[in-house]
Amino acid sequence: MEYGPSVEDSSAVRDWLAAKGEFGHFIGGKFTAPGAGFDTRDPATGDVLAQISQGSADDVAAAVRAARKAQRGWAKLSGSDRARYLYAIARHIQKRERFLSVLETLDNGKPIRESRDADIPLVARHFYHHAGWAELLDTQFPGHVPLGVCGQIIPWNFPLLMLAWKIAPALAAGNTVVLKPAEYTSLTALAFAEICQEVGLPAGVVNIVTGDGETGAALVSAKVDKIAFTGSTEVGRKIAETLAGTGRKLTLELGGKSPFIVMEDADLDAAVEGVVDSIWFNQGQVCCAGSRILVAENVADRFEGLLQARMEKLRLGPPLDKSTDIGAIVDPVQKDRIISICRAATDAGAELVGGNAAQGCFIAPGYLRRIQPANPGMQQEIFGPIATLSTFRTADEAIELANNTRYGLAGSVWSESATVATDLAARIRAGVIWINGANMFDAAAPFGGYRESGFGREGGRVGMLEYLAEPKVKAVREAEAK
Ligand code: TXE
Repeated sequence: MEYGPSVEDSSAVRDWLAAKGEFGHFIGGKFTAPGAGFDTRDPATGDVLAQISQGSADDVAAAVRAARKAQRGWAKLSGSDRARYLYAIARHIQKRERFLSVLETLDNGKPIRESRDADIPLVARHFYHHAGWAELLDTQFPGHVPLGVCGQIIPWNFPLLMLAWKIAPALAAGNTVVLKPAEYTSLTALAFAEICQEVGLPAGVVNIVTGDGETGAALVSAKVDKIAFTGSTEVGRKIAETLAGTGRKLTLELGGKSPFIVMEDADLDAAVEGVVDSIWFNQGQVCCAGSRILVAENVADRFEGLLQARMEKLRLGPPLDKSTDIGAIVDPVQKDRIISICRAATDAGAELVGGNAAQGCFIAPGYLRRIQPANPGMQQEIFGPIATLSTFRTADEAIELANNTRYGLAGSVWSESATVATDLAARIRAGVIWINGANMFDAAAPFGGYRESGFGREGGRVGMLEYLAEPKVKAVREAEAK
């Protein structure tokens, strides 16, 4: 694949990677010596970017000890002092925006336009927003206390953004953290560790231990006060089983199969752009992607014509090229998973339009049509750039189809009538609903699911409460201390 003239300059990142070569963990404010581990690759080219250490149970325990040691001092700081650190982190992220965008794109395969215009600005915004909560803690949550040490496990689809969603509220509330990034995408978390050093964050407030699911499992079994997990429903279930009866706090943000309902009075051109933002953003590797398009039967042909024409204009290509719309899938394993679900869907009678696999980690955008509600393509999270397209006759039928899922993360409704849209929105069983929009995120808006999409919320005031113990807990602790 040739890189065109509009390719983002990646030399600063490549110099940084060449200078490092291998990475240790970030524990107690310092990087450990690199240990045995694995390669992390650019999924677009297959090139090795760096070596990442595989965290052992001992590494996790050392990180938890460092976090425990730092926690009391961190919680004792005034809210405005903690806020100063969070503001400094946000500012440093803005200053390194280009560097972080390129690093994220190289490690994950997402188009540079998305990491530059969505991921990294949202990361900065998340830290700014939570700096505000640190300042407001005493007045907004009187008597609440931090939980202590939080173990946080994140996925690879929005690596630095998921880190921000986890770390910013935890720190604002006075907790310290041990975070494990996903094995495919550890690099921006390690660059973030450098930012923590640059802003002089007290040692042990943020600890990062890299590794795969075994490292994650070690963190779940460690002496932490909370686990916050974003990832697959299968792993979320295992974590919930491990923590059952331990009294430790848990929040889970898991998979999704979100409905995208287009009513007959919808602005169809806008709805088609909504699909682009919804399922063809980040190669469809988005937990809240509107992956099930449900369209009113009497506008279905017109909508599908517009959809197909738009889909054919999307450019699949090198992620660092600024004109690329669809970049690389994060890893060959995920690519194979997408292909096998699509095959199961077509074996069960669906028809795949587009969606061809190309050499390397690339899959063209596509959608499955003529698909029955029980078809595996309609029920399983594909987590790739492939939507399903089906039709309904009445609003009741739309809702029945929308809620015919084990998930309940998000949903999107397209209609020019506010009454119709809000009525439907209220009947979709999901944590987040967008009207005439999709995949819109804000640090102030709580995000989270129902049913097998997990529980707990991230963002805004409700998200802060997930990192605080209730006042009565404080009273018990004070009584115990006497
Ligand atoms: O997820 P895993 P995978 C869905 C999506 C995707 C599928 C599989 O459908 O195709 O899951 O992806 C860590 N204890 N989502 O296999 O394994 C792991 O190291 C503790 C939706 O990559 O759940 C990584 O850091 N931790 C999702 C994180 O869990 C464990 C985003 C996620 O990896 C662990 C990602 C264990 N036993 C995938 N095993 C979303 N909600 O956005 C693994 N991990």
